[in-house]
Amino acid sequence: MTPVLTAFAASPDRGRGLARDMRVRWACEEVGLAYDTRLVSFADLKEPAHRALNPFGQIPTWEEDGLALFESGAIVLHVAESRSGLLPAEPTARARAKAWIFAAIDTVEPPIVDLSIAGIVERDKPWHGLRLPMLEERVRTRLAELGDWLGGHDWLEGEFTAGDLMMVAVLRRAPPALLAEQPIVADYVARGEARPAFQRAFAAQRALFETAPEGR
Ligand code: GTB
Repeated sequence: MTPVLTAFAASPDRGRGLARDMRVRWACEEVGLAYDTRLVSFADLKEPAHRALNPFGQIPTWEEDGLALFESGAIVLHVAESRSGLLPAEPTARARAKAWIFAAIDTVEPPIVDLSIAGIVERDKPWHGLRLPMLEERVRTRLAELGDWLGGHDWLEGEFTAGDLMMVAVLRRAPPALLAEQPIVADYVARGEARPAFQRAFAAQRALFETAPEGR
């Protein structure tokens, strides 16, 4: 069975590849795994049929030969483990690559998402201006720490792995102005985005936006 990935029928990111199906698409492209896409509306997400796949009513989900998965990190890890190309064979390097997947999701993504969400839902609240510097500083700290780790290296652990894929996917949601303060990290993101597999994945989700009917 060709695996099936769910994605937004009309993503609020308007084709910028910021929704979390993008990281799964990218992983599939890196390992040469064909997949089908099932597009869902926000209403579909909260229906029992979708909650049976993801209890939290979110995308992405993944169905493959009787396996149903949710959580983008779990799906990327599954894809990376099922084909070669995204995880080193040597056990220590493989464990390090997996650690970076978790670092991306659990240490770097939360402050970036907090800042992003605050800019949407708290913008008109009286405390927003007071809270914003703290939120930005949390992102700045992580970006600086990543820059220190990367130093002059192209990737987190020598060769490109699923850890880099997840980290770059997460960093793409950071405000461009904060990324620009860390040229090493900005260059790292650009290197990830320049990969042919990223470009194919980006084009696939972008095509949905470009072909969406007006006003959808
Ligand atoms: N931890 C889960 C995972 O990694 O899979 C989080 C999944 C998640 O947040 N999914 C979001 C979703 O389904 C879409 S990606 N939201 C609908 C809901 O909760 O009802 C998050 C996202 C949305 C929009 C943008 N954007 O517009 O830029 C970026 C990221």
